[in-house]
Amino acid sequence: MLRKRVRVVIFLLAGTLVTWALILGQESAPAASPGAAIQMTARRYRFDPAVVTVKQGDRVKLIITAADHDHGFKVAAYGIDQKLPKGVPTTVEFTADKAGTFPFECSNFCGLGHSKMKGKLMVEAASSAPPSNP
Ligand SMILES: [Cu+2]
Repeated sequence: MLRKRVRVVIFLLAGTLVTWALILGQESAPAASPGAAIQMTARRYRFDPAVVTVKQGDRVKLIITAADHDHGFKVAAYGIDQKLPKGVPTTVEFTADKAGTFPFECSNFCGLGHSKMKGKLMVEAASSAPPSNP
């Protein structure tokens, strides 16, 4: 009897904690707007689209499918280096907190044109005053 009641209380407490965690999590990232997922393909020797434009502060979600071979997706400026196994839609998620134009490239050797397999990530500076984060 008592044990059952304790279990219910623990269950309710856990629920409250999860709710708070969700609320706090949302409040800690006010600048990130959800932003739709961007579908990309990678094939010898290009990315499509080769230019990805987002807004500063966006939560960016790229879903990249390597069509013909294992490739990789590397954005050095953002510390991203994701393997793209052939045929598997692979999600790359990050917050575009730095404005500017950043090159991305294939990071998995895929043939003679590998070193030409590049693109650009363009992060447009937030037009309004950015939130005052120290
Ligand atoms: Cu490649």
